[in-house]
Amino acid sequence: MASENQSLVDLAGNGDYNRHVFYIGKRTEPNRRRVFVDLTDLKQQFVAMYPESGTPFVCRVPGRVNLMGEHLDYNGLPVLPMAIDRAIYMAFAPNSGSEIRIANRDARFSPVTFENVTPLEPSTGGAWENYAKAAIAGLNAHFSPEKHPGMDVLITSDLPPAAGLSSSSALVVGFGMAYLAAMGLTLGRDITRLELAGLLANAEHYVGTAGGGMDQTAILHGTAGCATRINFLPFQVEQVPLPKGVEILVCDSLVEARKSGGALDFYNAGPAACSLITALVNTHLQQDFGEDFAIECLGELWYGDLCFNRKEVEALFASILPAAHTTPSELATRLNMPLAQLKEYWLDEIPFGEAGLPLQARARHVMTEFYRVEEGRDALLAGDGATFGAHMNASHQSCANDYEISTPELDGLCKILNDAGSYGARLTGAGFGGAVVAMVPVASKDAVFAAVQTEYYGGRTQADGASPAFYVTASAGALHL
Ligand code: NG1
Repeated sequence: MASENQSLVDLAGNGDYNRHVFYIGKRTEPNRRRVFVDLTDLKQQFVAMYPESGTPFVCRVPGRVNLMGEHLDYNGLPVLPMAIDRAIYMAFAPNSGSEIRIANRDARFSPVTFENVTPLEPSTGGAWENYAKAAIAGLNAHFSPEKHPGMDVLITSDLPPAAGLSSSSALVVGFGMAYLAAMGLTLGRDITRLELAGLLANAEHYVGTAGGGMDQTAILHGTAGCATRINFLPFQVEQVPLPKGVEILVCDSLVEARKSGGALDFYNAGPAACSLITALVNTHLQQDFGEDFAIECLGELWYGDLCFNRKEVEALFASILPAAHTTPSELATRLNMPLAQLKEYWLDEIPFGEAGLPLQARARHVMTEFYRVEEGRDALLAGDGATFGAHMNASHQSCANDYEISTPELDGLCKILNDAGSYGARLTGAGFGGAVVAMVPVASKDAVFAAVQTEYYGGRTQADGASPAFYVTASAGALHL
């Protein structure tokens, strides 16, 4: 199999992928977690587990942390994440049958075998094999291979699951890359990274989330030293160098946001609310212009035919959402739709109280967060960590108050990080738990880490001696090693 990106041997300035054992993180720094990934050992375990498959290939698939732009991707609006120097490592090889056999060194994920057939039915109860099934079903639908090949997989990882670092999309991308190879196809030749990202973003809906394409795109397009600005309308990426003199700290709140479990409904309430606002926009534009623009997402207000500016979008939102809350009966009247249909389309997914649905605040978040991404990008390009940090703080407030996806733990972490000298801090990812990300001036690096270690974690570390807070570096995207 042709290995892509063979020249990319140094991800974070510390690792060397030509060696079989390498380090991620500098060994001298206690707050940059030391990780030893022994690929020889992984391969040996693979051979012992699947003796008939022979020596496996290995790919490294990083997690991502989102620096700015939460819950924008499914609205078609730009986001600013970066791939990180924590990853899953997937050893894989095609087998002679059509069985998919997957195993994980993490005992929380039991080995699973399933037949590669179409249609591929999802397993119940948030099962982890659904991430493999999602990628395989998506690629089968795209390439329609004559024979559905089988493959064997063994995974190891230093990416914490359910911590807002996209471990689930890393799995989907890893299974996608492995399965492409099992089909005899090459990333970069038979499908571009951008095409694969788009395909896998849709494929991941198989697990029940209605997410956008941020995670898969960031994971496939990461570049050392850069944040990746992802534009969706049209779909393209831009690498934005991070300023000198800043560090990125990730702090796991230790509240799990497991999207294959309970957080799924909370997550899907966001896309549902935005789809409802989009329906209100369409009705309004039809009345105003006598034309059916039929926009599919809020991003089309700025991009595409409409090309509204900030003032125009503000005015539009003010007229369709004049009050903080909108009642179901108002919505039914305005959309000219029976209440039962409204319920079936949207209301079942969006939690709301007696006052009605807080759509004004949701729309405000989408609009203001979009401008924070654009202004944040400019701040990064200007090398201005302090301004970027101020946008991070505003983003956290908007996520907490307008999108209501924060938790007391995430709020508490942000406060500790800022009080100790960060430029700014915000929840990252879907919310409802997971992690906080902070931009920290190098001079305050140790003080900030010490503050969070003492004040949030009470000095405790995890079973392996590492802290749940760790500095990360922007790393290269997924690649075959
Ligand atoms: P995470 O943090 O991986 O749960 C989710 C969505 C993203 C995006 C963010 C919020 C998936 C796979 N990921 O990310 O697309 O919407 O929430 O910004 O659904």
